Amino acid sequence: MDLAHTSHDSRSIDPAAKEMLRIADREGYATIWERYEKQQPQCSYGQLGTCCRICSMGPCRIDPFGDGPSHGVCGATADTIVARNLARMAAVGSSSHSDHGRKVALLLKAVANGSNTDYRIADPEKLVAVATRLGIPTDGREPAAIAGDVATVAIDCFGNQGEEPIVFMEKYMPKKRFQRLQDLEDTLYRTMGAKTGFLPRAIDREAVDILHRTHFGCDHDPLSLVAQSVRCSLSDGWGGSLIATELQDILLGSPTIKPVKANLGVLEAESVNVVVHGHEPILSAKVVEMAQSAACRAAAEAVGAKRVNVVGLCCTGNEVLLRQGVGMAGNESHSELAIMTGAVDAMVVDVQCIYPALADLASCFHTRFITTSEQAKIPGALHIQFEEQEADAIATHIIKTAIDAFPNRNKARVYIPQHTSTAIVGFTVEEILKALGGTPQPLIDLIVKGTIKGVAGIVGCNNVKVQQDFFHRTLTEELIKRDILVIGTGCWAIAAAKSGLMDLPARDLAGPGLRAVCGQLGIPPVLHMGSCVDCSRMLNLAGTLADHLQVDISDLPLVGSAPEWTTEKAVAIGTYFVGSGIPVHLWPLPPILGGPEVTKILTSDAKDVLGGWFFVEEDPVVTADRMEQIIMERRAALGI
Ligand code: XCC
Ligand code: SF4
Repeated sequence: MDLAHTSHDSRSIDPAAKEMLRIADREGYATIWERYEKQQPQCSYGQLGTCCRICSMGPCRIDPFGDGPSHGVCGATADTIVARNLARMAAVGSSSHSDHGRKVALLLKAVANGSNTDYRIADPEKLVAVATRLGIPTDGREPAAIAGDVATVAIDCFGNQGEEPIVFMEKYMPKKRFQRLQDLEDTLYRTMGAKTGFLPRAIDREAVDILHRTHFGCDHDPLSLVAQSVRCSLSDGWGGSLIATELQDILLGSPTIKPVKANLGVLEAESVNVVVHGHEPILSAKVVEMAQSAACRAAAEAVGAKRVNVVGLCCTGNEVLLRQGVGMAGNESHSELAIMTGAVDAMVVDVQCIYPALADLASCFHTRFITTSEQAKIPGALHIQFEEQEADAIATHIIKTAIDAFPNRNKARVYIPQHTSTAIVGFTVEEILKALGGTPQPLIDLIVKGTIKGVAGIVGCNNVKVQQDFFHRTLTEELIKRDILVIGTGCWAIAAAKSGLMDLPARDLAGPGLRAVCGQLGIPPVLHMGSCVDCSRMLNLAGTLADHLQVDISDLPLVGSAPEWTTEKAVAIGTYFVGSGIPVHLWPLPPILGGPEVTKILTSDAKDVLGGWFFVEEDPVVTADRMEQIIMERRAALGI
């Protein structure tokens, strides 16, 4: 157990968090940190991944030190158990992202056929770009007709029953990578007689395949289980998440580069504060939009509030931050702290990454904790079911609920830590290319010259096992110092925004090459590319560079990291990066180390087979060294 956690300063590096944690101690509010301490010592079988409870002859556990049984009741080995558990994590992570994407595809269909009038095609230019990429004719056609066809292709990617790879992947993945994965299937078939596919056939199918093959008495081969985990994860990155990103841009508008504020100081003492938390901007973007309506403004004034102030948390926060310039209250570990300010009138959540503890905590305040999705109900919350076809009315009802709570706010208990940082955000692939003058060539030239050594993509969460934001900030600073451009998403991006690393003066922390580039282009050295589904934007950028140079992604000086990772979605993201040819750093330890064969496949064999692999490292400076080393090796291989 980490005794350091007993002091609040060692729980987070964030100044606002430190202030709030002092209040939590004083008032006796429970937090993730306190509950984590109560969980010590955590189960080492679970940490190593060698616990199986797939059938009712179990649970079985394998002692990795050889002191206990070496097989489960059915004879399963440690590697089988570890690989099955990992595959299930990848399936859940992929499903979460992809199910989000499905809803966006269905909404686009509904908008196209006129059955939903609460949303519209907000970015017809992006619609044409996506359609063109998919090979859908656009000339002289109405946007609604084009949108209908795009939605049909997207929906088919989920439920196609054929053996051919999903269309979005085929059209978006760079040619050399697609070819390599296809060849790999043939090679494995020839050399091992095993039918092992890497190209996803349908998004839903690959997750169901994992559920099937990990049922009692099916696939026990670690290699085949890992291979299917890669295929399923690729169906997320180049399928479900990509569809979510592209279609959200069409329906809600593509993000543009803009300055925003990040940290708890975005809450306003005089306003009705509504925090949107979760992942799906179909809801949160509406809440932001309706908060500006004359009716909501008048209602807020009627209770003596200045205005309705909508702010974000986690990824849905990232979505409205990028598109609507909404202030960012914080990342995952900030969610409880936001409620403790006593200034949140409603926290509105949709799906994913929402602590159930928030309901209890909100009940200590006047805060309305509102769940909106049938897929994420939480005991103690007020449930207002969100329906896309009545989006305007329901979003208005949610805001009115917050306004009604405002008069119950106990002003004596309000404490808003006055910390915010400015962040320049909104670096989509389109915006990056625009800043470069329309082509990736200037970026490639800078990389070839060595002005920028390479690009690191960082993703992921907060994890109570790591001091909040410490790994995110230190690793990012270390990389830019080494002239490595850093891009990323999710709760990492929020950590970077709160730390000031996405503001223009942060270029002074960069090495001389990167600093000069940032000066010329007027950009920060650390680029916010969006929410976790927007990791697809990073894939897309990598693919754009690869296709432009006619190489594979695995040839490029690119490297990934998920420091402070928490969720199964992060497993899927890391795995599709690896499957796309990008080496990925992870911390904390993934639950695989009890399976030596699985560990070897993921940390070593994958390097030759896929060009991407995992490595684990606890120290951010050492991590940066290793990431730089990988970049330099790839540069050398390219002869630059
Ligand atoms: Fe969730 Fe996306 Fe992780 Fe943050 S970073 S804790 S997954 S909100 Ni994706
Ligand atoms: Fe034990 Fe095998 Fe059942 Fe797993 S599947 S719980 S290892 S008997």
